[in-house]
Amino acid sequence: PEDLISHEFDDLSPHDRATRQVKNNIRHAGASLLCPVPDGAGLQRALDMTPGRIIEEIEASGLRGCGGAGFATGRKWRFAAAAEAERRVIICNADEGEPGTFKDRVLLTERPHLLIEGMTIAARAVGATDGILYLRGEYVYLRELIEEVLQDRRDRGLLGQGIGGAEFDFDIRLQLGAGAYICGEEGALISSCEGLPGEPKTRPPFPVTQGYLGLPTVVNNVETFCHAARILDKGAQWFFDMGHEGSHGTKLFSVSGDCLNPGIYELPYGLSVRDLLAMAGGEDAAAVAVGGASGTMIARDQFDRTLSFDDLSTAGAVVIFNGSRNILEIVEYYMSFFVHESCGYCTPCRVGNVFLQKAIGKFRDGLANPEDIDYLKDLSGTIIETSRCGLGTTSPNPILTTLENFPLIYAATVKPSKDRIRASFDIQSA
Ligand code: L3W
Ligand code: SF4
Repeated sequence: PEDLISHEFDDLSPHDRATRQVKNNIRHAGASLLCPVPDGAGLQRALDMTPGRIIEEIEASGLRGCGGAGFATGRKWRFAAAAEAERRVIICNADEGEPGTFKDRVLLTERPHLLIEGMTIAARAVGATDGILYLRGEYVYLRELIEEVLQDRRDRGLLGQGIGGAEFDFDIRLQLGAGAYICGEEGALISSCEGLPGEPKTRPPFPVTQGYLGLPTVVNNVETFCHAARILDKGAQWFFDMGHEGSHGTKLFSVSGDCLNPGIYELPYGLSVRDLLAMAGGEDAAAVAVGGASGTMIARDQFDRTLSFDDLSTAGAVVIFNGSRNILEIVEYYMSFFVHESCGYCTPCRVGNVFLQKAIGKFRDGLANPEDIDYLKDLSGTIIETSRCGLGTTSPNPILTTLENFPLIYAATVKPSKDRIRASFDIQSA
């Protein structure tokens, strides 16, 4: 990997910047999104193709959604194109809110034209006229930049009516979120765009058939649209050949925590966590949260696991913890995040996550009993099975993955139960 772009982390104080030696390492091993090649060729190529051919190209590339779930992008576009409707909608999910994720912010800042190009290609493919870029509330400072890019593209005939001289009308409006993590869930995001409270919708129907205002809607992540634009430029085979079976192309990782070189890394799928730690200078890691709060917390003996859809699938957050960190405090912090961000619609998510957080606090304080481990597992299972959206089905992950991968930490903090003390007393007396 080589440094490409030097870009200050503006939300760190000068002191933090100096002490943590953050220089926003933007590194790549593949040459795709972070490679500073001119944008525009992808849309030009798409305009020369039929919509069906564009979808075939995306399908052939193996591109999968980069927002966490990994649904096949070409398939999603095909569903939307096939839905009976007068109008269709393209939404970019730029509500990047997972703790430890900041790669979309870099794309929005460094590659806004590529993103809008990808959205325009998607619109051409599915026959959409309306686009919405849903921007995380905390990224409000990017509003001016993005509005300028949209206007520039309108002025150049790349948005609006008759794009590129073709019979193709499409325009994009920018919509700001208001700081709610749940609005990154596609149903809640659509509700928010409709002027409703940001609550998830029950699926099916999926947005591709009934999304924004009941219209067929494609919702994709920032990175997914950027990849789509590059694929149309360089061809499906180029993307397909990177990565490995089932996980093609490159992926952006937001690397943070206890390492020498935090920043954004673009890597082909299939590298191990150990490879990434070596690049980031995080070799003394004791734990890594792959996927942030809703992902998987792994221990040293699992660092050979791969960053791919069939192993450690993630939207891109990689948070590194060294041995000085208290795993139970991290888990408790992640649970407090979910308690705060639950929309409250489902009782198991609204109430259950509070109970989980309290139970973890007992372990942290050394007040838990051995039975509390079963309680954590049972309640987590109930929340996962009965929640309506991805927040509830992933919120117990910090607990379940640390119970599995750091069992000794839990075992070391439980108080022996009265029965066990009596049994040991009886044995000693005998
Ligand atoms: C048509 C079907 N479409 C699935 C579509 C669906 C969605 C995508 C993935 O997210 C993870 C979790 C969270 N016909 C379909 C279909 N789709 N079946 O495919 O769907 P799904 O259900 O696998 O996942 P999900 O519930 O949408 C769960 C994370 O995603 N998450 C994402 C946040 C992303 C951002 C961002 O991009 N900025 O914030 C939110 O919950 O953590 O890991 O499009 O419609 N039969
Ligand atoms: Fe809301 Fe949680 Fe239910 Fe999702 S699972 S709809 S966040 S209460």
